Amino acid sequence: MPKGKLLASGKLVSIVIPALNEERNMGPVLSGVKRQMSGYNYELIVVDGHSRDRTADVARRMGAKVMYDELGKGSALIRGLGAAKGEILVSMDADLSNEPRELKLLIDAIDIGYDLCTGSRFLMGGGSEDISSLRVFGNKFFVFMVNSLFSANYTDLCYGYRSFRKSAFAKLDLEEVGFGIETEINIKAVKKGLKIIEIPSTEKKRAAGEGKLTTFGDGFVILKTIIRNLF
Ligand SMILES: Nc1nc2c(ncn2[C@@H]2O[C@H](COP(=O)(O)OP(=O)(O)O)[C@@H](O)[C@H]2O)c(=O)[nH]1
Ligand SMILES: [Mg+2]
Repeated sequence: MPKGKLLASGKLVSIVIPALNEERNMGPVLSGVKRQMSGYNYELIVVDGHSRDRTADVARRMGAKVMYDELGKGSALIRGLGAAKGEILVSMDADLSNEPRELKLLIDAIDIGYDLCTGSRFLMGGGSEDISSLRVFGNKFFVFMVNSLFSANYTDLCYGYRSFRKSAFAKLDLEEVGFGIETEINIKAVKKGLKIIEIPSTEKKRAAGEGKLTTFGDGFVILKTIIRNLF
């Protein structure tokens, strides 16, 4: 039970989790989330990319609504966030990298008036146990590009732990199917004039299984996302 007054009490919060072959992580992720969300009005949505394991069964058994998506992390998020009923939407990973204790801050940020609150591993107080030096370099390069091209002030770009006001999310008109989705959200949020805040976030090492992002393949996807959004 989170300490202190729950600012968002009463409002429905939707937590949307894209998941591909996360059977071993799904139980601990959802129990951590449920522990932190006690006292809130919330729904859990897991968007399963047709996992080969029992990801969907575990999610259902833990009380989540399960949806399916065949394309990628981006399309899974678009589908799940689009179907969510909450006034406040949260996206989070299924690999135990995101700390459920940070949910309260993500929710409060929307409740006090922001449209998009995005976790940053590179703000003071944040960090990552799960990112290689090469990816830190690539991320910094893309942050610099996005900030210069779109007059933005981000410190992180390719990170999926965030919250949205539902009405603001609807304006974004997202289309990235894969790992370009976080970049697309950051760019379109600026272009649409959303009220944005970053908060420090600590990314933990993925628990079980392998990450699906590939440094060069998805680096290229992110670059294409930036270029596509210039026009
Ligand atoms: N539905 C769905 N989820 C995916 C897909 N690819 C990755 N994910 C999920 O997206 C989240 C982030 O993916 P991950 O592989 O950990 O990426 P990384 O942390 O950037 O290396 C995890 O919850 C994955 O299970 C996909 O193709 N479909
Ligand atoms: Mg991960």
